[in-house]
Amino acid sequence: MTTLYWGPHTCAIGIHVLLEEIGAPYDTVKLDAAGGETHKPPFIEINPKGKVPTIIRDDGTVLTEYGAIARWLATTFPDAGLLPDDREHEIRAMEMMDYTVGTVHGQGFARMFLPARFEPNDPVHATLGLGAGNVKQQGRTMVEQGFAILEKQLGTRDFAGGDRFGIADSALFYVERWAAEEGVDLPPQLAGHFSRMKLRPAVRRVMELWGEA
Ligand SMILES: N[C@@H](CCC(=O)N[C@@H](CS)C(=O)NCC(=O)O)C(=O)O
Repeated sequence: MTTLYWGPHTCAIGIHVLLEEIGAPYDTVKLDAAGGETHKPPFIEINPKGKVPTIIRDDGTVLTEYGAIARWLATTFPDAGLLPDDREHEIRAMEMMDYTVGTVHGQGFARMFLPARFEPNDPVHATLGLGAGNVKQQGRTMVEQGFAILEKQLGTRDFAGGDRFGIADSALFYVERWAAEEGVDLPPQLAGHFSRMKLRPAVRRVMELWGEA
């Protein structure tokens, strides 16, 4: 059975949604990611990157990185229809997912949530006022720019790959959720996408499990 390691407020919620959409049995292990538990034993021995989402598969192997996990789930459970049928639609959906995870999350939200990891620590930068506040603001700007790009790419489609939910939508969902928490306005198409996501039974179940229903 697949085991998902997750932590409150993390991007692992998107993978949890995919597991619920698939409907096959799975286990979960909750970690206090914000409190640093992902960097301590026993988890750090499972994933030396110290990050969630992390999954352990039936054969005991560990898989990390959002896009790899999502794609592994989609191809392992093809009946769930988590990849668009049309190849060009699939490629465009992957383009959106990679940008969401790598740039909007990895560059933008990471600066907003963990500014100290991006701050220059030398006194010269400190006296120039280039501290945490600046990094946070820079992150917010990057997130807003990223949403503007995703907004255009989503266009008038209901989901990233067309008219059917897929793995890229799970990634859009977790950054949309962070935007709502952080008071970042979503452009209209993404706001509509977020509303559609919140109506999905799988999303509702996960929100309940995460104590956010
Ligand atoms: N590149 C990773 C990023 C995962 C990531 O940033 N996870 C965050 C939570 S959203 C985490 O575990 N942070 C713990 C830490 O860095 O201390 C992926 O695609 O899965």
